[in-house]
Amino acid sequence: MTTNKHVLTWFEEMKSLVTPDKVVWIDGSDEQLMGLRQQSLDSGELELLNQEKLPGCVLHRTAVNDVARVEHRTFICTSKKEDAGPTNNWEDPQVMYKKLRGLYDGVMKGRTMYVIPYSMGPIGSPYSKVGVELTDSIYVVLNMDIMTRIGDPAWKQLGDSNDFVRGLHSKADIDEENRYICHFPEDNAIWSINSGYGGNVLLGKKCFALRIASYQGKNEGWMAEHMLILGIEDPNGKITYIAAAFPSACGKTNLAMLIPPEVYAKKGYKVWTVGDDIAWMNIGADGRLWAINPEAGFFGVAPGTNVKSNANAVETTRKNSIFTNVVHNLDDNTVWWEGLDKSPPENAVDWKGNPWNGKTSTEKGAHPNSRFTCPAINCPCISPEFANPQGVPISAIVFGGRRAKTAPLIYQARDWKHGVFVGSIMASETTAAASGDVGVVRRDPMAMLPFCGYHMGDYLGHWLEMGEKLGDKAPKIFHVNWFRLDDEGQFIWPGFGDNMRVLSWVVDRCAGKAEAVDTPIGYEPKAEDINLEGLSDVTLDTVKDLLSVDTALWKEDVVSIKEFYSKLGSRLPSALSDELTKLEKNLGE
Ligand code: OXD
Ligand code: MN
Repeated sequence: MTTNKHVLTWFEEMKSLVTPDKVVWIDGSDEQLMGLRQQSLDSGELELLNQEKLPGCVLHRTAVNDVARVEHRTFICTSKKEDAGPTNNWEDPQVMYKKLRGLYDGVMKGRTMYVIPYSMGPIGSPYSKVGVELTDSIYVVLNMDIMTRIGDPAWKQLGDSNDFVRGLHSKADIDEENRYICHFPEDNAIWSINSGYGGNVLLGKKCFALRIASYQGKNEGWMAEHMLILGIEDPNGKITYIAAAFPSACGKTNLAMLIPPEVYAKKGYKVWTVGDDIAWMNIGADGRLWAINPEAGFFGVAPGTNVKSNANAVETTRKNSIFTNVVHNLDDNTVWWEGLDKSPPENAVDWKGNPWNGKTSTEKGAHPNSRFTCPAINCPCISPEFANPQGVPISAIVFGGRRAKTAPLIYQARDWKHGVFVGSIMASETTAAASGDVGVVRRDPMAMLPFCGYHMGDYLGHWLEMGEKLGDKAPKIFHVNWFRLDDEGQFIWPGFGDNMRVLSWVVDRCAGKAEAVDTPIGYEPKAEDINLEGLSDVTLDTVKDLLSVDTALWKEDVVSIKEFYSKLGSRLPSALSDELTKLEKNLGE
């Protein structure tokens, strides 16, 4: 428990609103957590998996109407509408509080309320921040235990301070019509109701570490970004740290845990994972940009994860993990998902809880957004710096999207301002991580469209300001696209571990070792500078093709960028419209 008066006052207020029968303060002890897990197993909320093959692992199924983030029901409630900006849903805080109070009124009657103190970031880091989540879900408690640092150390980290994020969550009736994920950045508060899906209810993650934290970062001079963090170690032991932003379900976890192809491994290259989804970046005492991963675990998309695409992730999920909405293999009481291997179980239960035969069923067994929640420390390539309170120094920032045609394999921004422009025009085809149409191209600046807690124009302005502060110590900025398709709709670039070949150019550019050629959109490698050794079906011509800049397609893109920029109105920084004019000029008549 805590003696923090701010916490206690808020707790009493929330408790009298939701009126639980019982309150449990989460101290984070194994004993307490094991007890809660047992309760969930007894109630059927969780199922215990094969403890020999998957020690400590459990299975959970959400309601079928509750399987992804709900962007249309996610709100940023600031007193002025323009502060939330045109890319967020907005409601007046007083109006939203009133509406939600109605829904929360007595909602925990007959239930237990769990009070979860948690730290985003390593305990003791000057860059970490504390949140408290009140919830009626043991599933949330157990996931928060994996994803954050929960319990008494978090109270210690908070001390008497009032600087904590106030999170209130109730599953209520999992009623889609009354599902709300609401953020009150001016009050440091998040209220989430009628969902049990991770992205909507693990309030430390998207809600705090991105939406609220991006707002805090703007006010306090740091950055909260939807980025993985990895370190590439060269044969001399020098590690270059890269932060990379990709929209949801575009392979951040795979890239973060990349296994270098043999030609690199043989020489002694290694890749270290610091984070797979979120980076908090501050300017350090040396003037460079330092990043911590505020999370302690991975909440990854299961389908497509296999020993070829991400052997490290598969290994990471093998103990103390929670699987959500995957297939339950009844023969050996393990789990399966599409793309895990070529032998789907025949005697199984699908994500909806129905009997399922992987050999004969025409329906998918796992939901496309089914997930694993697993401790970062399980990861075979977790960086020794993972929990360093100071974080790691970032040399390069990489943006990327899922584009069938326009974006080349890689290009580099000419300078920070141009890099902010490149990030601001990011676009990607939508995936199953959020409800809605899949495969539609949408502009997603810095992969933050669903996660920016304030006006997108101001957010881009903040990036420009950070660049001014960083000056010549600013990381170099790149853009990649692993997803170009050929005329038959097949991926041209092999991706996964072979992305190392592209990152290697990034590392060399940071070290001032590689040359570049100028193109209308920025600097590109010479095709010969992408190492193809050991790749049988990628030739120099393939790389040339992947690096080609189709000016006609880019001109079409400019039209859609203009449309997007016009939405940002007068808060679009003029430096970015200048960059757009430059791009247009470079593309020619
Ligand atoms: C995620 C997401 O869960 O971006 O990381 O949706
Ligand atoms: Mn994400």
